[in-house]
Amino acid sequence: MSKNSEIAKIFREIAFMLQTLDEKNSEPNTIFKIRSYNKAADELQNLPFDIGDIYKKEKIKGLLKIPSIGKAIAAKLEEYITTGRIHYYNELKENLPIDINQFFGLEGIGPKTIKSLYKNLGIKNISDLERAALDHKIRNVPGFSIKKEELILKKIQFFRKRSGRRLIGDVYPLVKRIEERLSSCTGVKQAIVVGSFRRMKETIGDIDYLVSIVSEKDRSNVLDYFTTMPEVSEISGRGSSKAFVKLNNGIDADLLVVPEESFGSAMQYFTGSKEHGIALRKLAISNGLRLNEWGVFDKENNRVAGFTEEEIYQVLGLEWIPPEMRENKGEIERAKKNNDRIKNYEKKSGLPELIAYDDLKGDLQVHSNKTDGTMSIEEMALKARDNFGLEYIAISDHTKSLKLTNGLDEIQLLNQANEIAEINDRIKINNLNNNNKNFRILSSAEVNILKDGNLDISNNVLDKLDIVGAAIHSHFSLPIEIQTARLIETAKNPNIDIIFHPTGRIINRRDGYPVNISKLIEVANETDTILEIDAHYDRLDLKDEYIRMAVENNVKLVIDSDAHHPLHYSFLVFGIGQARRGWAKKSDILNTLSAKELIDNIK
Ligand code: DGT
Ligand code: CA
Ligand code: CA
Ligand code: ZN
Repeated sequence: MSKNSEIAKIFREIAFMLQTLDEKNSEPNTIFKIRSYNKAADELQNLPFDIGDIYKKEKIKGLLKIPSIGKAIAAKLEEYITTGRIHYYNELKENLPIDINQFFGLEGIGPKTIKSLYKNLGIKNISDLERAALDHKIRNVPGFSIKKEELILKKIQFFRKRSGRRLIGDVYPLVKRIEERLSSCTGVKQAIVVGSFRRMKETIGDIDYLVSIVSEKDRSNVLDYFTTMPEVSEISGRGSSKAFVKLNNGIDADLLVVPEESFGSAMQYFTGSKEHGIALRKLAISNGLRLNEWGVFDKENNRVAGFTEEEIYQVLGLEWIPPEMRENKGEIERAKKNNDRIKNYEKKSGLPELIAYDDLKGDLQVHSNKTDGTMSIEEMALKARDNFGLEYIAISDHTKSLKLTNGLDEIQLLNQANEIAEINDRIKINNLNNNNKNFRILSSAEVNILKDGNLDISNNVLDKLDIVGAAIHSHFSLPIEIQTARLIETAKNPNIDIIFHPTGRIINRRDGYPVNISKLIEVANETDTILEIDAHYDRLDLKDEYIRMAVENNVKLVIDSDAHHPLHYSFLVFGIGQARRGWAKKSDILNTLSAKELIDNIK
């Protein structure tokens, strides 16, 4: 684990313990502390640089520059960086008879539940909890029920299933950095990261690098170079063309070195997925060819392809298939050239032209420091324009019923819309470098959907905003019919343009609330409601198969970063990857339009 993640985890545990220890859950000072630790943990996890480096350069002053880090937290950071421990954390732990490390991360089973189960049944860890649930003891504790007991068992199973896979966003910068470094290593002709990372999967099991070399004598140099990188903590194995290492953050990385004439075929093979590869080999055989990682060969064992991926697909009679589609879910059939059956459907012939990584013009879920964001509207806007080349953002702050985020009420929303108009004028005038002259901030909100499906902001106010999203943030355990009804009610509201993060899942942590997704898609289509792909890499909600369903049913989508800090705009790449895995075209994603076209295209 990187230092940032180590400290983030400790901070989350501190927040959790404070909640568990706080008898009435009401001490305002404690509530504030809990929030600060959680916010600091979020920030640390998303920081693109190592906290230890910041401290080395600028000491405590450097730490204080990080958003959400105040004096008290900065002191804890300093303590950890210099001594490797946080006294306060150990003290809290000693005061708690429960094994908090274990419970922590069991999403949905909060401090209150744990406290009550400890008091009533002496439950101290997950094994105790599982045993008590299996023995049907929990249902009889005041405040619990059979349903709650079953839910607890389900959460435990989910927790146990959770493997060592990493979220793509947690490894992305590291993976790219090593890829670039390999490309510039002496003797390397081409270097690329393959495997699930190249397919932009939500989670990554291990990292696979592939390299081709200029000449055979470079082979061992390149392997040496890889195994001695500063990120390597352990060499797990090494052969004449392969090396396996463990990186400092605990994830495994492989390197395979191949000659140039096999680079394309090895790339194809090791990009996967396994299922796609197997189907492709079968196709090769039916064409009288043999495909493996070394190339494509004919009956006389002559190499007919291997240098590039394009030629591999070409000799098999296929269009080149983007890595994000390679799951053997119909892409090979669609990629067949001269496919008469498909040619007849004019539009369906060939592969869809997927949205490209540089197609987005705007970002429609952005938070400011008016609620739980960390920067002013103007700062969020200028960074989007100048550092990320966007043409517009929508400020979609939370609304009043989400108290923990200081959600805005009707008057505050209208004031914010006026303020946005002023900021738009001001940044236009001050734009001396003529960056993106038409840059525009849109007024918006992330309206909270209440338990009964009503919204917490009145329609006459929503009507005055440029574009509006709505989302569910509470009552996750209501049954599927009710959750679906809440979303349908929202979609039918003419003032709601977008449903944000439609299923509410958090990858590796919680499943999300149950939704009848085909029903939602049907209603979204009828009501011209847009569904969001939340690009934050722990959500990526909608998941790929739902995106594909939406696309097939002509439902429009948007890809948003859910930024709470300008650095978070860099998450958009994960949303685009997700959209591509769901076969979405540029025309399916409405924030590929200009701001004006977008506004003209919403309900
Ligand atoms: P991961 O690491 O679990 O996130 O997923 P991948 O897809 O990166 O899988 P990995 O690292 O085990 O292997 C990389 C690629 O190598 C995989 O996508 C396809 C190919 N591959 C691995 N094992 C086999 C196999 O037994 N048969 C075939 N056809 N291909 C394989
Ligand atoms: Ca892999
Ligand atoms: Ca591998
Ligand atoms: Zn939200």
